[in-house]
Formats: sequence, structure tokens, C-alpha cells
Amino acid sequence: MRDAAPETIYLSDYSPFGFVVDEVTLTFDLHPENTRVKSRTAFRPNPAATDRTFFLHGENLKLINASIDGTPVAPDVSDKGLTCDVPDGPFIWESEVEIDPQGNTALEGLYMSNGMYCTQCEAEGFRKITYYPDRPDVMSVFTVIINGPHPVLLSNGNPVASSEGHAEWHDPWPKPAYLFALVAGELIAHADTFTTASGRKVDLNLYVRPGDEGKCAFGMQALKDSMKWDEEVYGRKYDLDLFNIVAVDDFNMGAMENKGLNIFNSSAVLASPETSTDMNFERIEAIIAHEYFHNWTGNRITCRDWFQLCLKEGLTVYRDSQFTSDMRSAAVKRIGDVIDLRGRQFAEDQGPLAHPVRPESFQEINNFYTATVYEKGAEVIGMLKRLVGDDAYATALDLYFERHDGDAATIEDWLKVFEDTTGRDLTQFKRWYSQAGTPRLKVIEDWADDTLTLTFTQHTPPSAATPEPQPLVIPISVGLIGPIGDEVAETRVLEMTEASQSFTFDGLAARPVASILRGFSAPVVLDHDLNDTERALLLAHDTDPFNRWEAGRTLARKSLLSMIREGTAPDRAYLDGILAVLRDETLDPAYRALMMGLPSQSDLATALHDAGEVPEPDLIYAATETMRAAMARRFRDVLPALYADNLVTAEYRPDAEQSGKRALANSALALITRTDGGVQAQAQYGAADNMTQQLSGLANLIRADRGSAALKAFEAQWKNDRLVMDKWFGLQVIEADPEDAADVAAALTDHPDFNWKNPNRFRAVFGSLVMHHAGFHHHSGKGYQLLADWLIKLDPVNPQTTARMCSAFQSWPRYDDDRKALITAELDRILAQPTLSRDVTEMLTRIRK
Ligand code: 0A1
Ligand code: ZN
Repeated sequence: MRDAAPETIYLSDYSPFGFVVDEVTLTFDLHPENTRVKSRTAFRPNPAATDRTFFLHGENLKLINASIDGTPVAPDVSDKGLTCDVPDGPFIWESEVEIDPQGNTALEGLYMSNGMYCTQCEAEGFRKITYYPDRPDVMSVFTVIINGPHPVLLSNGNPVASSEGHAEWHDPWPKPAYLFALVAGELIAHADTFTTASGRKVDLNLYVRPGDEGKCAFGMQALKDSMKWDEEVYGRKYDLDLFNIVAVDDFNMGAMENKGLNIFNSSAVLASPETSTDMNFERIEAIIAHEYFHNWTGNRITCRDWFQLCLKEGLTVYRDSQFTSDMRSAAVKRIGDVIDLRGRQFAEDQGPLAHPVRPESFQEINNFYTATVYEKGAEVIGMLKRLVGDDAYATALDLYFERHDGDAATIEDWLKVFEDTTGRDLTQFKRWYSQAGTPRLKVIEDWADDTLTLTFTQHTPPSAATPEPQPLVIPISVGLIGPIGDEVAETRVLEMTEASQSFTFDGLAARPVASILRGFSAPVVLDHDLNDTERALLLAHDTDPFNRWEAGRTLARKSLLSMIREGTAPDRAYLDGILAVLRDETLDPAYRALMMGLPSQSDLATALHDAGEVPEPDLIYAATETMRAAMARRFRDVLPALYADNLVTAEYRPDAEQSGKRALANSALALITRTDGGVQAQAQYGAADNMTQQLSGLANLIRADRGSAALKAFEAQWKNDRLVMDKWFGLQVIEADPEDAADVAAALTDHPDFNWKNPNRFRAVFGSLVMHHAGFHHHSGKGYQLLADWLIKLDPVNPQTTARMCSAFQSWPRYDDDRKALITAELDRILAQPTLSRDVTEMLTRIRK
């Protein structure tokens, strides 16, 4: 039954648990439908706590027996957990429960995926395994005994004993329950080793299902690269003799950083040239790094409570983005991150789900693994580093690790190390953690007496989460470009703290063009009224690669917006500027490929909404198509050479150089297809020996309306590869006409391989539909209706994946009255279901407001 009023948890209500757990021993007797879990936990009163209520979380557990110090007890059990009278001093709690991994379709706690047992305990899944204080500030040393007829039996830490059907594990590092993991099944290990800077030899294993052995090498290399990088850049060494990764097919998220036993969605770790695209490889490298980096930022130092989630996630995302920048191209990584931030986080900040990087209340914490917590959380760290400088950042991080190793820490602890090492007062900076909304930063220029004055005004739109935003500390990186495209001053980081503030640059020989917010130095929307000539100058000459790209993007956005509003023709200056970039062979192919991109259709909708207008998805789609057609014509002379020169024929490598070239060739192919009817795409599809080129060949064939044979051939070739078939499902929706996208998605749900209980497959179809802006927002409402039907179906099976997908509806307030009515009717239809999870109830009531 739906909770009448789901409980709201507040940051301000935090109080420590009444007991300390020194150690816990878990014994698992595995069985698909009735696994027995015994726990033996040593509790003692917590001197730092006043409330001594003994409450252990527990959900969906069948309690078999319980005892305290060997004497049976009869606890008071509810659907949330149990309470019990306990002695005044230290005591041993023992319990035995029965759970049903096979019936656990929510994929939280202990569940089964293709006959293998695995766990997902973050955030609050451990309470579905046994009775325990399932909160991150309760850290304990775990011993785990596993009995089951499986060749591989894994848990956290180091192995201490094993025999057939039996294994014992001990993790010496105290940890919260959310980092517990167990895996059992018939798995194959891809093994390697890594020797740390202090000479510790670490065994590394990547465990996969039989048949996937050929997809491990890249992930393993990424792991070793990550281990080395964290030693070199952050001085962080690995702290166990063993590091295991397991790939599972059924997983709600990307991956999980369980101590010494990372569990990965197979899509986030398995890779081979034939089955994975360049983008897959890059993502896998980043996720492996991310989970590995959590060993220090998350595991050794964890979060006091779930409101502090950004403490580990913002920092770890920031660290993995530094890693990718070092491994690949920093400029390309930064631009990609900003595209992603604008697409997901800015949209979140603009709608009813807006919340601060550190939220102050929630009903279901799983709903707060958001772009704001992760990506904006990482931006906040980037700003802090920009403000204090690289050396001070390094010093502060050293102190953070030294001071808080073994702690469950807070954002206050994090900021304090920066205050203590730099002497800065970060009171105002902290608003980045407590205020929702994307700040608008307006700049006005004044030129007089060889002096340029920049006057900035900041304004954060009020929201339900933050009704009265206060001025933030904004690091604004500024460079000046002279009339012939020369750099006339050193890049300066201005530190804005007031609502309105001026900065001067004097002694200038001629009026320069200001290049503002270089490297996207703060997550704001910049309003800088440059004319098209000035922007074209930046597009041609800015030495800051981000702002050079941004100049092109701004010209594209302006042109598209006026095409949408007034039906004007595509802007020639924009097309000429991009053409010059494409011709410039000194520029990295990956960077040129990015320059050929356009703002997404939903970004354009966001921009229109920001300007107080109502976006019309069909017009946005049409304008984007017209612009693409104009690009195909204007770039016609360079496209064949661009394609031929960058079509890599050498043996496939997923590195930055080759993948950049393939990206540029594929961008060229997309435009060529508009004029050659798919001839080149057919050739590429036929010749491809890697998924990057095969998939782009296929996408272009679909666009050219000649995809059906290739789609059939692709299906026949890959029907036994789950991850490739996800691409096949997704691509057909993504490449459909707006008119048909919902029908294509609906038809795919009838396909025998549409295993909708598998989150990857569900997302392949519906994630793609939602990303198809004009298709999802089709005026008939059929996209909304289809999604709602399936959310209703999925919720009882997997509330977490259902709830995440609900965010597709978050942008409803920006559309016209007809669409608003259609969407809200679907929201109300879902909300009216007699049984609805807490996850979905919270999401939809927040969205519906
Ligand atoms: N901590 C993991 C991601 C993760 C988060 C929540 C989950 O279930 C609610 C599962 C995984 C990470 O940041 O990679
Ligand atoms: Zn993470």
C-alpha cells in the first residue's frame, strides 16, 4: 500500500546512533528463495550519543530468532525494523533472518542476476539483508562467511579461508553497511596485479560471466591506470591485498564502490572494439576510475549522513574528471562535461525538482543521486580549487585525508580543512552547497581611458527550494583578446562576492574583446552581450579552448533561437566560422567534431523558457533540421576530405587520438548522408570492424530511410550480445521521426528480447524516447502515455529505476497548455495507482507541484 504520508527526513534532525558497533560477523547460507543470514554484532553504548533507543533497520526480512548475550529475546518488529530492550553496557546481538534473493526484483539488497547472487546496499539496501543500524555513520569491521554451491564466493576485504562451497572474508577497514558486498556464482576471473608505490602487491580480478572473458582487458588497464594516477596525483595508495570487480547484467545504476569488491553494471565495464563504441570505452574508463577513487573519497572517509552525499560524490566526480583530462584531452573533457551539466543539471535546477547540492530534506534518498549532487557537486569543488589555487588545494586535500581518515564526515569538515590551510573564511562560499538554482551572471562592458571595466551582476532565480537566494562567491576567469586575435593580458580569476561588482583592466592599447568565464569557471548562465563580429573573433582566435568552442555554440544557439522565433535563415557568420575551424588541421579532430555539434533540442527549450517563452518542440526540431541541412551545404567542399582523412583504418585503439578522428569522420558522415542518400553510410556499415563505425553507419542509414535491411542484419549478428542489443533497441527510437518515435518504442516493447525487468533494456527504449525531444513531446501525448503505462508496470517490480525515469516529466511546466494538461493527466494517473512506491510517490509529488 502507498504510505499515506511518507516520512520526511531532515538534515537538522541528525543525531548520532546510541551505540557503537565494534565488529560484525555475517554468515550466509545461500539459497535462491530462502537464504539464511545470521549476524553476530558487538554493540556498546556510544559515549557521543544521548539517545539510547536500540533500533535496528530491517525490511522484507523474516526473523527466525534473536538473542542478546546468548539469551533469546523477542524484539518489537515493524515493517521498518525492530526495537528491543538492551543491557546498559556492551553486548552481543545475534539474529537469524530469511530472505528471498530470487524474488528481489528491486535489485536492492541481496538479489539474483542470471543465476548469480549479488548485492547493492547503497543507500539503504543493507536493511534488506539483515537487522542492522543501516546508517553511514555506524562503521564496523566485517567478517563474512558464505556457504553455497558456487565456484566463486566473494565479499569485501581479504580472503581468510576457503574450501568447496565455503568462503570466509575479513575486511580490516571499518566501514558503513552500505559498502558491504557479496557475490556468488559461476564466474570467470580476468586476473592481473598492481604493485603500489610502497611495494604492496595487489591482486586484481575482473569477474565476468562465461563468454565475456574477451571484454575484460580494457577495464583492467583502466583500473591499473587509476591506481597509479591516484598515487601520483593525490598520494593515495590502495590499502588491501586484493581488489575485485564483478560485472552484473541487472543493476540499477552504473557501478558501486563496495570496499575491495566493486560491483559494476556490465555496460559500465565490459568492452571490446567489436561491441563497444569509443564513447563506451571512455565512459568505462571514467567509471572504473570513479569507483576506484571512492576507496579514499567515500570509503576511508565516508559521509556522516546521506545529506552529505556530495561530500563523496562531488569530490569523486571531480577526481575522475581530472583523471580523464590527464588520460585524454582536457579541453574535450571539459566541453563534454559542460554539455552534460547544461543538459541535465541546469534542467533540474530550472524545474520542480531543483534542490541544493546538499539537500536539507528527503523522503527517499535514492531520489537524490542527481546531476545536482554529482555534477554540480563536482563544479563546486572545481571552483574552490580555482579560488585557492592548485598548491593550496593539494595542501588542503592532504589535511583532509590526514584529519578525517576513518571518519564519517560532513561538508563542514570538508570546508574547514580549506579554511585551516588557507586562512580563508568560506562562510559565503558555502552557499553553493545550500542554495538551489543556476545563477545568471550578466556582464556590462565600459571602455574609457585605455581601461576596460567589466561590471557583473549575479541573480539566482528563486525556487521552492531556495525562495531567497543570496549572492554567491563566483570565480570568473577572464582573458582579453586584441583586435588581431592576440592575447593582450594574462588570464585573471576575478572573485565576485557581491550582487553587483566591477573589475578593471587598465593600460590597454586598444579595446579588446573579453573572453569571460574561461574553462567554464563557474556553473552559471552567462549573459554577455557581444556582437556577432566579436563572437566570430573569439571563435577564430580565443586561446581558451572552452571559450572558443563556447563562441561557436553561442552563435549556433542565437541563430537557432531566431530561426525558431522568426523563421530566419541559418546565420552565415556562424557557418563560416565553423567552416574555418574545420579547415584548421592544427586543431585536434575531437575538438573539431565538438565544434560541429549543435545545442540539443531540450537545451533550446530550456533557453526559450529562460527567456520567458513557451518552447514548441516541433519548431525546435524543424530549426535544428534546417540548420543541419545548411551545414551540409555550406561544408560540402570540405566534408569528403574530412571524412576520408579521419576514417581510421589502422588497427582499432580506443585512445583519444583514434577516437577523436572517428568522431570527426562520423560527424562528417552525418552531414554527407543528407546529400548522398546514405551511400557512404552503407559503405561504412559494410566495412566496419568496430562498433563505433558500425553503429554510426547504421544510424545514418536509418536517417536516410534505408535502415531496415541493416537493422535486420545487425540484429542477426548481435542477437546474443545483450549490450549490443541495447544499442539496437535504443538507436531505432533515437533515430525515429518525431511523428513515429513513440510508436517505434511501443513496437519494440513487443519484441521477444524486450526484457523490461532489466534496467539497461528498459532504459534503452524509454531513456531513448525521453531523449527524443520532439518525439517524446509529440502533440498527441502518445509519448507521455506510453511512458506512463510502463512506469506503472515497472514500479511494483523496480521502484528505483521507475523513479529515476519519472524525471522525464520534470520539465512539464515549461510547455504549452495542451501539453501541460496531457502531462499532468499522466502524472495524476500514475499517482492514482492504488499501490505506488515511496520512490515514485516522492518524485511525482515533487514534480506535480
Ligand atoms: N555510489 C555509486 C553509485 C550508486 C548510487 C546509488 C545506488 O543505489 C541507490 C547505486 C550505485 C557511485 O557513485 O558510483
Ligand atoms: Zn560515486
